[in-house]
Amino acid sequence: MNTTDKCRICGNEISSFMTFGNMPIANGFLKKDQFDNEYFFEMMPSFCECCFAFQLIGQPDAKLMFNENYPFFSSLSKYMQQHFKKFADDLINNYLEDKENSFVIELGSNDGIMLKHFMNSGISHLGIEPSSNVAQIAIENGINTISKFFNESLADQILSEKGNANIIFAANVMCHIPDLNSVFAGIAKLLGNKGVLVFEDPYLGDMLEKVSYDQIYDEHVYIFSASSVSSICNRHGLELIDVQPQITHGGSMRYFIAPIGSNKISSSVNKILKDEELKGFKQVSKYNQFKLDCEKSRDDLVSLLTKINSENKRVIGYGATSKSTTILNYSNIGSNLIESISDTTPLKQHKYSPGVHIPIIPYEDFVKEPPDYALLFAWNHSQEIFDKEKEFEKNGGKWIRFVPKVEIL
Ligand code: JHZ
Ligand code: ZN
Repeated sequence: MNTTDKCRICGNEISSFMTFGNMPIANGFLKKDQFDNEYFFEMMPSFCECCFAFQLIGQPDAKLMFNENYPFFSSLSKYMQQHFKKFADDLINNYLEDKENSFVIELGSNDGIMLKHFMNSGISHLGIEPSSNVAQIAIENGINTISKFFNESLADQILSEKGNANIIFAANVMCHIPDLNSVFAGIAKLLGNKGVLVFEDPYLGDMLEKVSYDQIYDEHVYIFSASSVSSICNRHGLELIDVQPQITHGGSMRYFIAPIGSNKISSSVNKILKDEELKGFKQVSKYNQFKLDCEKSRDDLVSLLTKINSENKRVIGYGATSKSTTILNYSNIGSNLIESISDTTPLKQHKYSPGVHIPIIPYEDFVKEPPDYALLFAWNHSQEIFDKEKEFEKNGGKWIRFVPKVEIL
């Protein structure tokens, strides 16, 4: 366990503004014989008034979360495949002047969903992915990948073997890394005096506005705002040069970063920094309100499911997301209220959900015996799911969602 009472970025003293109670490993789907040895930690978010980083006080050791059993495969979502193709095309067209002599690095390259487009364009590339089973899929597809955690010393090694990188990118990765100072120091060295770092992660603004507190789980040690990203960049001789909001993962932000003075700064940077200030993202009172919003969302969901249960209707969860681990454990919802959770990932199926132990069933079983209500745990993929589930709706099936508020659709 990596626990701190000092901000991981700036060292300022921090304390928690709320607790979500004891949480298991969010992606720790388990078998019955593992119930007795399940790992729990108290999940407490906090906010640094000095550098504005929203972070967890304690995070389980990395190996407990990212290992050869990691069950999240980016390529399972068709929409995400398109998203990463477009992301890759944007970078190739706008940030690589001389493709033949360029070198790009992806941090947390998962199964190669994005890096394959660089490979297909003949661009020299390297993926760094600590979860060996997902890294293996990329390697089998010919994508240059090493299975390690990125830090400053790995950056030194890459620099001496391959030289500077033109682009370093990461999607849904930075917010997972506790020692970001080491990562940013390594990135700054690899970029030299002209490369760019581009990364995207769930955006704090979306989480606060939609009360999507399920973005907070063991893996997400940070939820970034532009203000907090700008602050960490400045510590490492880098600066924010552009921001672009994304609809993925329930509302994300893409940050463009470069060595200080090397690039023109887009007006959107100043705009978002001002906007965050006006909306109170830099003040503790905002987070005290968020705590109350989380409690209301939790209580509303428990009341709705209890009512449905009293009517003897069946509820199945749709998508055994990492996010659902927070919802279920914080709300103490178990198989008394939800009979099972359907998921397309073979590695999750026939196991039980972390902490509250709801059975995970293959998607085919959901289709065979559709419930009265499907609880949309994968709400961030709503469009893709609604497009696919016309039959469920036609047969009278209803959706329950909890973001942005608890309701039956
Ligand atoms: P999804 C993971 O979060 C973990 P999760 C991680 N920490 C992170 O940051 C983001 O991803 C990027 C299933 N599904 O994408 C597949 C269906 O069954 O919301 C997945 O198990 N049917 C790295 O886990 C889950 O739902 C479907 O039609 O919260 C979706 O997980 C679809 C679309 C998905 O990420
Ligand atoms: Zn700080």
